[in-house]
Amino acid sequence: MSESSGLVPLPYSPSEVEALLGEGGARTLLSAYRWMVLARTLDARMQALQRQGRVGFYGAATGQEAVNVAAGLLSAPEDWVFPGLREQLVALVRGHPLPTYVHHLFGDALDPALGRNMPCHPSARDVHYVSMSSVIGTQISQAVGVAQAMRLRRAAGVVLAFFGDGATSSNDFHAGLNFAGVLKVPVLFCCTNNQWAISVPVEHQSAVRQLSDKARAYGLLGHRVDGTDFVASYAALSGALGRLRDGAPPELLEFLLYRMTPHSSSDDPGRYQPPDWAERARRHDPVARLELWMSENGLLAAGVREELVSAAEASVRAAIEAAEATALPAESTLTEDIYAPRGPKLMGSGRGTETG
Ligand SMILES: Cc1ncc(C[n+]2csc(CCOP(=O)(O)OP(=O)(O)O)c2C)c(N)n1
Repeated sequence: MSESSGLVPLPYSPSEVEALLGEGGARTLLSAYRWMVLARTLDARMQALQRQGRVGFYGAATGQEAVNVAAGLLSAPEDWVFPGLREQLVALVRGHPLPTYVHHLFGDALDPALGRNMPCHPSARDVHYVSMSSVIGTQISQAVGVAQAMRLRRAAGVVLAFFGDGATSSNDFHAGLNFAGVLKVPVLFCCTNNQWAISVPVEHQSAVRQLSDKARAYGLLGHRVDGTDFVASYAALSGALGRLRDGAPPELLEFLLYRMTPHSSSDDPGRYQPPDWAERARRHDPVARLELWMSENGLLAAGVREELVSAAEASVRAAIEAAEATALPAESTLTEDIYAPRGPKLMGSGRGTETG
């Protein structure tokens, strides 16, 4: 199969996988594969729904599932996640309910943000997942600030800060890594290098050979990892999070990935990607690579894939139906949670909490 499909095989023997994933490695692979199938199904359905005008916007994470699942499985409940554009799956793996996320995508009355944020920009307080800021890179310095606050308060946990290759050119990347290097706060920088910042290829973005090299300028360690290899991504995240929890300085992991879809539903990569890009990306498909390894090593019995695909399709369909049956947020909610209650100082009358 690997030769005819041209898929780059995962380069491990079963005992190497067991050594890299730790005890229960086979269970971890199956759980990861299930999540990846769900993510793939969700991305396909949502991109189609956007084209039908049923959701306003969608940014797929197709090709980035291995890193997201590994981060979701390895992060602890007390950790905080500051996402880039494509880490919604981390929130789901951490326990945020799929129906709630789909309500968010529709911006309906059961969206926790009541439709005020763009679709695909969820916030999930239940799983410590901060709303993505559309302003590229700003989450990096915010994540460092929160990590510093957690350390000052002696709070348990660490912060995972995700960002794309394009964000490594932003002011906040440099400010954030600089502060992290000086303060040595518990933050793990996860650069998801999918080799494109919309239409800008990574070699036009940065002159360094590897984006992980940028860490050295701030006194931090940086490593490049094959982000389409679930085993490598899991092992790298597990090692880095373990070191951070033991009090080691922050690190940067660069996950080399292939963006397998347009940047978002507002993009047409046919105008700028080379003709062989899609095929190169397909050969590194993280879901297919894991599936191939599991099949060849007896971990995916006949019919299991089909069962997982139909289960994923059923749960995505149910979540969409629930969202489409839900009303839009009431107009009266438009200014809720925006203005703080006016206290006596603002009112000057001691009357308390009239809202503005
Ligand atoms: C400060 C700023 N400039 C420009 C944009 C428009 N924009 C949105 S996404 C994006 C590219 C992001 O690329 P990258 O950081 O590599 O992440 P990816 O989308 O590839 O995951 C740009 C330029 C923005 N949102 N914010």
